[in-house]
Amino acid sequence: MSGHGKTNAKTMNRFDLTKRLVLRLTQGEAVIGGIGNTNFDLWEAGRRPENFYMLGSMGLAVPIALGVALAQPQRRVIALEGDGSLLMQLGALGTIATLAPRNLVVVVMYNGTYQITGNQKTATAFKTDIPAMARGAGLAQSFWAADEHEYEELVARALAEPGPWLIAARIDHEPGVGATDRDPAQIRDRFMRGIGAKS
Ligand SMILES: Cc1ncc(C[n+]2csc(CCOP(=O)(O)OP(=O)(O)O)c2C)c(N)n1
Repeated sequence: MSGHGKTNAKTMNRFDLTKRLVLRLTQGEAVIGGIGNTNFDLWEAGRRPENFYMLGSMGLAVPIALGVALAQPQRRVIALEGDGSLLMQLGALGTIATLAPRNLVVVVMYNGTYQITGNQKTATAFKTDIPAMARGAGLAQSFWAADEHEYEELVARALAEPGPWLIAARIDHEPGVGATDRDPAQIRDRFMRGIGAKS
């Protein structure tokens, strides 16, 4: 599966991919949405108590998901992160590889830009390949999804088989669909109750 590099991966749509992922969640999986578009599409794909919507800082969806995965090893934890945001926190890849939580899945929405702030190109628009960097960091199960079919296959495997996993999907430049309520304390409290970390 997935010998494909980024150049021959199909351009897909983030909201469509987010809905496909959420439809597969039946076991109380936690989902951490990154700043901006990944959050907006996760919000619009259906509010779940186990969703956490990161506001404000780029690059924190993956480290937060790592923390949740370590704290609750019986629960699958999925980070949805933009490629620009993941570039800001590359060290997290090495930490994940070192700690190797079997229940962690990172999904990278790859548009080669900081889309939400005006489509400035990121290194990932040029030579930089995040799954290749992730493999170099020690995450052997790091793949490009060639198309929607392969994305679904990879997600199904990542929800069922031991991780950690990283799945990259090349996406178009459609803006995020929803708009997260901007109330950090409420987002935190709902999530903590949703994963049983607070009564
Ligand atoms: C540390 C930090 N630097 C800059 C910003 C401003 N900012 C917010 S979102 C964003 C772009 C995010 O890019 P990416 O994660 O690739 O998602 P996209 O917008 O392409 O969906 C930027 C530059 C920020 N919020 N935090």
